[in-house]
Amino acid sequence: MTPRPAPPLDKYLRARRDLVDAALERFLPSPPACPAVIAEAMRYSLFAGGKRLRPILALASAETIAADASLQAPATASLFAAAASPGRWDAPGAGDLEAGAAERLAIGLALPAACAIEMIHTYSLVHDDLPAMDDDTLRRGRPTSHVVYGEGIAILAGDGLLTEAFALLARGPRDDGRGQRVEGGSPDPALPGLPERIQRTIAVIAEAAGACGMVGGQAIDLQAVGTARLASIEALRDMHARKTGALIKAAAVSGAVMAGAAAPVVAGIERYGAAIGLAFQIVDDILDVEGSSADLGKTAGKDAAAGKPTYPALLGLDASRRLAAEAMDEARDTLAAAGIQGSRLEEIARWVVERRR
Ligand code: GRG
Repeated sequence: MTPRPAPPLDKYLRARRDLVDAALERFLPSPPACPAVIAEAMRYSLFAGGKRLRPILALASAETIAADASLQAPATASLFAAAASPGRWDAPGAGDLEAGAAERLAIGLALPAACAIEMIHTYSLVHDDLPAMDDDTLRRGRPTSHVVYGEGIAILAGDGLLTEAFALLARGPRDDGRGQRVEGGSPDPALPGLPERIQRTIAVIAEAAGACGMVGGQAIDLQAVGTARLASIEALRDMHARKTGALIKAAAVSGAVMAGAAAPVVAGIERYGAAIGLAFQIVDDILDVEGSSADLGKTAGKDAAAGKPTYPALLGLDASRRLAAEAMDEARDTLAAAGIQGSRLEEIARWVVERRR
């Protein structure tokens, strides 16, 4: 059979974004199971038009593994061959993805992790915008959660998103036996090693979001505002590797783990994730200088106004752009070294660096 031509990146991103949005809507609790006010506040921030970079990264990583048997752990290869009977594992909407059966299986396996990471990312934005942190009133083009719901509910909406993310991860991808859904029902016994993959994914994501990762990076950031404490590039890099990079890296890794990648491939994807996490942050700093609030959907120029150490502040804009391009090259090289060539992951690295918002 002739392989189907891959759709262009923008079409790919749109299709994955739609799939993630529909899955998030299914995964989030709603009334009467949970009080209407918290259901509404969680949805307000989650469906405010984010790029969905992290969940798309998790899905692209899983699809990359599914597409190439040489990237899979030995037990996985036969699984993709046997279990990917068309339609059986498809998440709702997966039929519109222009993806083969093995890729759709991998998407179904990685979808809960992808959505959990987006929920954790959104919680971090809601809490970051609080008066006690960055004190911002605009996010994803809308008034921030605490402006709309008050600080108490905004804190709880963040807490709810974080906690529900781990409930979702622990439930894992499921098959209800009706050939439609991957979520709900009992784990499929035909998927060897699935409980171990879920457990590992939970650990990867928890470590990235926790005290040594995002929370730790945010703590360093809070202490650094208006001080010269992060005067070196190394210190800045360390802070961002925790605050922003860790979750981006975890997205790429969890997709690979859920799809059953071989250990050296997971290690390569981890290095790739670290490189694009760095590139993402440098570009974020550049956009804070060059972008408008309307384009960015958040208050532009905030870093400089707050006296925050940033890449442009320490290196200047040109050197920052060069550093972002180097990080993108490093991402591509680490993929090649892990035996991954011509995948969506490469295109996503370019998107991260060339994005305008
Ligand atoms: C509150 C524990 C805690 C952590 C907050 C990530 C973070 C830590 C704060 C966000 C502050 C910020 C704007 C950081 C810059 C990088 C970043 C995470 C930008 C927003 O991510 P995008 O561009 O946003 O992927 P969208 O809205 O597209 O999802």
